[in-house]
Formats: sequence, C-alpha cells, structure tokens
Amino acid sequence: MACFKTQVGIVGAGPAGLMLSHLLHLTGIESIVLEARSRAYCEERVRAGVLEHTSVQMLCEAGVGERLSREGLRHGGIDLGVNGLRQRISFIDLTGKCVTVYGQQEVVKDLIARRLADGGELRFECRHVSLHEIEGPQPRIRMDGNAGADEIRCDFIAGCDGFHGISRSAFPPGVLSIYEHTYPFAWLGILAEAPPSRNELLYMHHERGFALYSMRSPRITRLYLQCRPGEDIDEWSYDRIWSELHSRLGCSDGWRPTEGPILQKGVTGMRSFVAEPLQYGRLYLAGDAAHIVPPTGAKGMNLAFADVFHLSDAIAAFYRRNDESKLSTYSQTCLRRIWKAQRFSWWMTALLHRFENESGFDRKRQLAELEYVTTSRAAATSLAENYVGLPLQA
Ligand code: RFL
Ligand code: PHB
Repeated sequence: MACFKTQVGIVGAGPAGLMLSHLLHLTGIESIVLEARSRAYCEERVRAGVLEHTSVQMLCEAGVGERLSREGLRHGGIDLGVNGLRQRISFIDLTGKCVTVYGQQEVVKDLIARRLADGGELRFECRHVSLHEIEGPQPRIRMDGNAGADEIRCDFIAGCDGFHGISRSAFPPGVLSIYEHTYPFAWLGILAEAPPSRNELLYMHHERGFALYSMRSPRITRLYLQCRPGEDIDEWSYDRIWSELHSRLGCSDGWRPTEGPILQKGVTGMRSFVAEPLQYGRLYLAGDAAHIVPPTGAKGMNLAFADVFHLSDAIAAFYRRNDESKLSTYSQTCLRRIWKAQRFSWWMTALLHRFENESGFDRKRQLAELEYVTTSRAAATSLAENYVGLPLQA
C-alpha cells in the first residue's frame, strides 16, 4: 500500500469539497480531494441553479467568479403565483440584493479547472474510501485508486461526500443526533432546450400541484412538477410533461412556458435532514453530508458554501496561530445558519405544495398565507431576505 501525507484529506468533489480545497489553498494549506466518480460525471451532474448573493460574493472574493460574473443570470426577484395569477416579489426593492442563476455543474467545472491550474491534487474514481483513527491527531484515509490501494495521513478529514457518502457513518454509534422530515411528494424535473420565455423564476401554487419555471442559460430552461414520491418517470411522455406544465404554469395574462426538446428528466425526493454535531475528533462534515433541505428554497449548494467558509477559516486559524477555538465551535456556528435554512425551506415547501388529504382548515390557512405573502411588504421582505441569503455570520 502506497502512503501519502497531506494537511487536509477531503472526501468528495462536489461544491463543498472543491471550494474547501480552494479556500485552503488560498491560505497556503495543502489538501487532497478524493472523489468516487469520474471528472466528467461530476462536471455534467445537473442539480442546483440558484446562488445566493452571499455565495456569489464568496466565489468572487476567492477569485473563482470570473465566468460566473460574465455568464450568470442576475435575478432581482421571483414571481409567486396562485392558480395562474402571479405577483412579483422584488428582492432588489425589499433587500437591495439579488440572486444569480448559474448551474451547479458550471461552479464545479470552474472549481476543478482552478484547482488543477493551481497544482491541486484531485483524485477521481476512488473506490472503497474508508476513514481511520479519526479520534487521534493523525487520521488516515484508505482507498483503492487506479494504481492500487493508497493510504493518506492527514491532520484533518473533511467529509464533503454528500448525503450518500461514507463520512457520516464513520462517527461512532450514539454520537450523532438525527433530525429529519420527509414530504409526501417529489419533484419531476426536466431540462429543456428552449430559450427562457421570462426573465425570472416562477413558483406556482396550483390546484393540480406545485410547478416551478427556472432556467440555466439563454438557451436552456429547467422546469419542475410536484409528483408522487415513487413516480415512474417512464409514465411521463414528452406530451404529458408539457401538457401538465402548461396547465399548472400558464398565467391569466396568457403567458405559457416555451416548449423545446427535453434533454434530461428525473424524479427527486424531498427531505429535510440534519445530523448533529458536524464534528467528531478530527473529522468535520460539510454540505449535504450533514444536512439536506427540500429544493423549494434553493438553499442546498449555498449552505455547503457557508459550511466550508467557516471550516477553512477555522483550519487556517489552527495552522496560523495554533488557535483551535474556531474548530471547536465549527459545528455550533454552522448549525445556526443550517437551522434557519431548514426553517425557510420547510416553510416555502409547505406554502407552495398541495397536500393530499389536507383538512379544509389547512387548505384555507394555506391560501390565506399565500395571499398574505404576495400582498404584505413585511411578509414578502421575510421571504426575500431568506431567499437572497442571510449574512454568513447569521
Ligand atoms: P454533493 O454535490 O452531493 O457532492 C458530494 C460528492 O461526494 C462524492 N462521494 C464520494 N466520494 C468519495 N468516496 C465516497 N464514498 C463518496 N460518496 C460520495 C459524490 O460523488 C459527490 O461528487 O454534495 P455537496 O458538495 O455537499 O453539495 C451539495 C449540493 O450538491 C446540493 O445541496 C444541491 O445540489 C441541492 N440543490 C440546490 N441547492 C441550491 O443551493 N440551489 C438550488 O437551486 C438547488 N436545487 C438541488 C436543487 C438539488 C437537487 N437534487 C437533484 C437533489 C435541485 C435538485 C433537483
Ligand atoms: C433550479 O433551477 O434547478 C432550481 C431553482 C429554484 C429552486 C430549485 C431548483 O428553488
């Protein structure tokens, strides 16, 4: 078995792992990133699309926002609709800030290119990654790579390997408290080759179920439909998908989504999940490895960036000043923001979806809340400040 040494061993080359590796590099700290999938797979995986004001600022300040600033679509608000009647919520008016629509896979491409240009070590297609001696001062990562088995000794391990990764399960039994909530619906998402026919996102509450109109670029739209959790995607033909999108998204002023060839389709389950604490010994969790939000609030990738911002800062304080205080409060610091994002994502989800078997009381209350959010400046401001992103220290 070949042995290597680095300061921080990072499991996972998603937004969290790549950004952490880059932020550490900026402060002169070495890392090795170990990823189970191929580079092409990581760069093509279509997921998140909305970057908070705070995440954009972080990427730009870290010197990886050049293409994002050029190609990202800046949105000063969203439309929120109920059965075809929509109301704009202006983030600019209410908060002075906006969000940027820029695909997660583009962020990942930019970060991979930058790490490689800076001489960073990214190892793709690692098999059987396992973590050892996380309680001691020299934890180790073992894995099988293309050239055989390797062991990496590090000072710290960052578990950035997403919800299905191995890092969370390396915590000894009984250490983690799990908080979770599953929703009685899922999202059927498509990527379509059709120029966006509106400038901003449209979140529509409809009798037939929630629908979302989003986009990726001046050529590509991204659309979602509320569906059943176990929905069989093969039952959704091109015609059925577009007909349902027209029924739910069509507006009373005649606006309809523009159709185009469907490039990808898939069903995504919805859950809220938090594992606490985010640290045990020298192992630190960040991003989806520690928490999942339903996509309605567009918070997942943004929370991953906030975690690694704090983690890189805490690791830098350790090497620079032998100061462990930020490492010891890392979990608490992140959890404050994580729970606010959980609350917001749950609230947006409950506001916008149809719930089977809901009582008449719940239905009336939901419609009253939709009317309140779209007509009260105070309520709309609360939505806007959460959507554009709370300050990093919040
Ligand atoms: P990732 O992106 O899942 O990356 C984890 C990486 O770890 C690798 N891995 C392993 N590597 C080595 N060994 C192992 N044993 C490993 N196991 C796993 C994986 O291959 C992967 O490369 O986690 P990270 O970095 O924490 O980033 C989180 C985000 O990806 C996620 O929160 C967002 O995509 C969520 N999300 C959204 N977030 C937003 O901020 N805005 C949005 O608009 C938004 N929309 C969405 C979304 C997620 C969606 N899906 C598909 C879940 C829309 C959808 C439909
Ligand atoms: C997306 O474009 O994929 C997207 C946008 C907003 C959301 C979720 C997903 O709330």
